[in-house]
Amino acid sequence: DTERRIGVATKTRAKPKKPSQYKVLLLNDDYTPMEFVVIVLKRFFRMDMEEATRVMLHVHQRGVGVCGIFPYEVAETKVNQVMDFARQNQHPLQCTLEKA
Ligand code: NFA
Repeated sequence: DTERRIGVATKTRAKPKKPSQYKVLLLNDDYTPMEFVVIVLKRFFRMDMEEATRVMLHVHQRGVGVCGIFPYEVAETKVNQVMDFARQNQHPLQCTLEKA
């Protein structure tokens, strides 16, 4: 009897998940000029001169630093923008993502 089979509910209501956040990281290297890194931080992360200089020096001294924390799609776009801009200017600057 297929008509009267009792169904079992398997799903409750959809749980809207909070979009997970990602850190955008900048990595140190020996060749990218400090001035260029400051320009990147001002242009793509809306930092003022003081903050951009502080973050650049942190990356220079510690090897890695956080530029900002964003939803995945925004973080991915920032990484691509920084990598494209560095490549266009022939600097080896590296930018990557990490789950926050
Ligand atoms: N280490 C680079 C230099 O001495 C500067 C730099 C800082 C590069 C932060 C990349 C990131 N010219």
